[in-house]
Amino acid sequence: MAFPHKLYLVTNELACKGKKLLDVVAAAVKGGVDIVQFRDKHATEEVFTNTATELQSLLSKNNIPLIINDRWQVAQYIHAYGVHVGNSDLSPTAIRAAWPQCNCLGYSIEYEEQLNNTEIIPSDYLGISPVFNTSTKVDTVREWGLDGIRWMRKATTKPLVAIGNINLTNVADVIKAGADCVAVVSAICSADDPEKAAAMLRNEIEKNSRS
Ligand code: TZP
Ligand code: MG
Repeated sequence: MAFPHKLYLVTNELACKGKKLLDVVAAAVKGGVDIVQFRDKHATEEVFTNTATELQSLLSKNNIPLIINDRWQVAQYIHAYGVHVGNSDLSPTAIRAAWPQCNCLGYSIEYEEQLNNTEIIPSDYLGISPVFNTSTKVDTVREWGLDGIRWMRKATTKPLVAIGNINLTNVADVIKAGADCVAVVSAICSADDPEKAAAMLRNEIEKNSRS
């Protein structure tokens, strides 16, 4: 299964350190981010929907897909490209049934047994979560490491998106281990120059990709 995206920005307003989220996203896209996930675990439904709408407007002008974390009904309402869910959310099977037009449904794999769950079959990509421990998300089950990526590569034909403490120093190894796409929060959101940070990551990914 082909996945056309290589550098995936997952948003976190706090990680932007005072910079405006929309400015960071715009700069990241200029630098080479080719898919964006809006993730905010704490925003009210109203604030979440408003920000998601602003992002959808910015990104659609740039032909960049917007994925919404968890809140699939907001994603459907604002005509986002897709949704990303995990173990504690509505299952991919149920989301597909409720929102057949969803273009891209991502699902996080935190432990091996999740791969055997038939409810994940309708997902379009799998997140390897987290590849390396990260202070951005501490409620994790385990750290997959590069061996975990290699294991997942053999265990599934679905596209793999690696996430968790990925930066310029380890992104080449992550790609060489078999990830199709790399997702980052801090490496771009917390950078002084998010455009340059995205460009450098993208360059490193392109240099080490098979396709
Ligand atoms: N899921 C697994 S790790 C993570 C998420 C959302 C956070 C990744 O953030 P960072 O700053 O790129 O380590
Ligand atoms: Mg979730």
